[in-house]
Amino acid sequence: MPGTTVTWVNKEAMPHTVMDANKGFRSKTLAKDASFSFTFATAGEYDYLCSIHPNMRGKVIVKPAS
Ligand SMILES: [Cu+2]
Repeated sequence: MPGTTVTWVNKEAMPHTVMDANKGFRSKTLAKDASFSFTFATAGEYDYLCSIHPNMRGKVIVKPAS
């Protein structure tokens, strides 16, 4: 629901980033064990990718508060 914070942690040795496909948020380059957090204020579906490896993709779905 809105207001939820999501934290991504890079568990690999190679660096990755977290970048919203619609540019709402973007991490710096994350080394191994580095993390990035973002609080989603608005319900919706957020496609994201790694800007270094654009084939690495994911989606966060923020459901409306019921
Ligand atoms: Cu990557």
